[in-house]
Amino acid sequence: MATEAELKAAGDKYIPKDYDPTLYKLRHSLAHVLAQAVVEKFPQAKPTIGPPIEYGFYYDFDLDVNPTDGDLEWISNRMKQIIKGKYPFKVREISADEGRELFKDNPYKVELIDGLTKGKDEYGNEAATNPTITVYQQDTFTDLCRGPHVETTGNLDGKGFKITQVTGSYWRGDSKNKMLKRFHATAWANADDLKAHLARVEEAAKRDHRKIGRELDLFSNEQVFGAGFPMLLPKGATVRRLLEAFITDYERKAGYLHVYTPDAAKVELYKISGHWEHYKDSMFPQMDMGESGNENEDENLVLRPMCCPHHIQVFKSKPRSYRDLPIRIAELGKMYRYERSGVVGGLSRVRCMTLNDAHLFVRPDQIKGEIAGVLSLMKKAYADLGITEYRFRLSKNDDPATPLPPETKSKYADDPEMWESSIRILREALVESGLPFFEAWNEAAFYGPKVDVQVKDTMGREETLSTIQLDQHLPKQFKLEFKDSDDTPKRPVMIHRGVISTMERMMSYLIELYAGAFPVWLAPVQVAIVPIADRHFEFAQKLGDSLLEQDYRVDVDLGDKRMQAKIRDAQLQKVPYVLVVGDKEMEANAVAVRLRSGEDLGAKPVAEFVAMLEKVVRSRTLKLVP
Ligand code: TSB
Ligand code: ZN
Repeated sequence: MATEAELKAAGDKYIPKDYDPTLYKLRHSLAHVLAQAVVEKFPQAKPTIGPPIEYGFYYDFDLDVNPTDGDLEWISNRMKQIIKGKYPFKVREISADEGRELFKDNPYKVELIDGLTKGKDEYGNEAATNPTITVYQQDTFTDLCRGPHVETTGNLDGKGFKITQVTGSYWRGDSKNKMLKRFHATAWANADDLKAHLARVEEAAKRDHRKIGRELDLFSNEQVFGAGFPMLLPKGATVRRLLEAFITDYERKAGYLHVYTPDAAKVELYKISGHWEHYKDSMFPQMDMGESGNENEDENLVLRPMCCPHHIQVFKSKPRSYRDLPIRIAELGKMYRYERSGVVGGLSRVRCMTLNDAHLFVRPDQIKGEIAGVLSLMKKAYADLGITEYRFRLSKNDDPATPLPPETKSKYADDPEMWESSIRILREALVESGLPFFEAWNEAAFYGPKVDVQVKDTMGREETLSTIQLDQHLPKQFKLEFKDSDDTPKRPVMIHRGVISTMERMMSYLIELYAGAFPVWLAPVQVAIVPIADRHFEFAQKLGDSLLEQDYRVDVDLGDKRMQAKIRDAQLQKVPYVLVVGDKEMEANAVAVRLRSGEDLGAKPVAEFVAMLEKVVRSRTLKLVP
C-alpha cells in the first residue's frame, strides 16, 4: 500500500504545471462522482477516461443513447446527493490481473490496464511498467485511477459545478475507433467562483474576436485556404496598415533600418542556423531530400519560419566595424509555421503571419542598453494601444529538475555555458530595469532565452505579445564578426525582438480588448455621415470627400434606409463618430455629432468637429472627446 505522500507525488507528476493543484483534485474527484451518476442513470454506459482540464473536467462514456436535458438534470441532481453523502475516496492497490477481473465488463479499462503494464498511461504517455495499479472507490463506484483525490465527496461543493454539454469524441481521439459520448463540466471550489467563471465565459463570447471579426467585416477564415490562413478584408487590412505604419515609424526614430528579405530560402540556410534541426516540425513544406527524387539540392526551397537567418545575411552583406554597432535590422516579416490544426483559430494563432520583427547586432557591452531601448519602445507602443495589463516572463530552456527521458533530444541548442550566460544577462537586465518578472522553464527559443511579455485574453488565458531574445548561438553558427577597436575580429551578440508581435496576434488581442470599438486613430472607419433626406446627399458627399482629402476614413451612407436605421448601423459597426446632416446643418455648414456610445454632442460647425478629430487622432487618445 502506497503512502499518501507517494500517491500524491505520483499524481502530481501528471498535473500540468499551470493548473491549480487544489482545483485539479476537486475536478478529478467530481469526474468520478459524475461517472457514478451517469452509470446509475444509464447502467449500460461504460466509463472510459475523465481527466480534469482547464475550468473543469470531462468524462467519456461508451453510451449509445443521446442524453436529454432532463437526463443531465437528473445526473446533476444525483451528483449533488452523492456530494451530500460525504463518501470517502478509498484508494486500493491491486495487481493488473485483479484489475482485469474487476473491470471485466469494460473493455476500455482493460485496455488501459494492459497499456499500464506496458509502460503507457491512459493518455499514451510513458509510465512506469508497474504491474500494480490503483483504484479509487466512493460509495458504490470504483474507478481505475492514479489520483490524487479529495478525502470525501463532502469536500466538494454541489453548487460549484455545472454540466455544460455532451459531445461526440472518438476513443483515444482516433476516428477509426468508436465514437463515445463526452460529458463536459465546469467545476470550481464554490458557487461564487462558478458564477464568476460563467460570467467570464459570457463576456468572452461577446468579445470573441472571431465573432466580432465577422460582424465588423474585418477578416474571415475560408475553408479553401485551410486552417490557420485567415484573410483580412478591407477593414481589417486598414487596421493592419495603421499598426504597421505606427510601429515602423517609432522604429525608424529609434534607429532601426527596415529591409525586405525573401520569405522562402534554400533549406541549406536553415541547416546552418539550426532551424532545420530544432524547428523542422514547424516548417513547411516538410521535405525529405534523399527520398524526394529531387536531384538538384539547390532546388530544395522552404518557407521561412523565422526571419533571423535572413537578417543575418543583411549583417553579412558588408564588413562591419565596432563603430557600426549596434545595427538594428527590422522587417514586417512574413513567416510560416506549421502549427497543429487543433490549435490554430481566428487570428491569434495562425500558420502564415507577419511579425514586427527586428534583429539587433550588438557588441557585448551594448546588450543591456539595447534591451532597455526595446523595453522603452514597447512601453510607448503599449501606451498608444491602450495595453495596460501584462507581466514579464524570463523564458528558459530545459528544467534541470526534470531530466529528459533517455534517448529524447532537447529542443534547445546544446551549449550549457551559452545558456547560463544568456539567462544571467537577461535576468540582470530585468532586475536593473526594475520590472517585476517571473521565470519559467521550457519556454525559450532554441537559440536562447527570452523575455516574453505575457497578456491575458478575456478568458484569462496567457499568450505572448512582445518578446526580447538573447542569442549567442546563431552568431556562432554563421561565424558573424565585426572588427574591434584593436583591429581584431570579434563576435557580435544578437537580440531578436518583436514589439507589437505578429499583426495577426495583435489584431486579435486588440479586437477583444476593445470589443471591436477601436481607438479613433485605429478605427477602420472613423466617421460615418448620415444625410437625413435625399436633398442632403450632395452636402454629405462633399463633406465626406473633404474629410477623406484630409486623411480621415469616412463612410457616407447614401443608402435608402431611414436616418435612425443608418445611425444604428454605424453604431453597430463601432464607428466612433456619426455625423447627421439635414437642412439646419447644411445652412450653417455644421454637423450633428453622435458618438458610437449613443451620446449626442449636438450640432458643431464642421471646422470645430475637424479640429476635435485632429486632436483625438494625433494624440492617439482612447477617448472620443479630448
Ligand atoms: C522575435 N526569431 C524571433 C523574432 O526575431 C521569433 O520569431 N520569435 S517567436 O517565435 O517567439 O515569435 C515572435 C512572436 O510571434 C511571438 O512572441 C508571438 O507573439 C508571435 N507568434 C508566434 N507564433 C504565432 C502564431 N502561430 N500566430 C500568431 N502569432 C504568433
Ligand atoms: Zn529572430
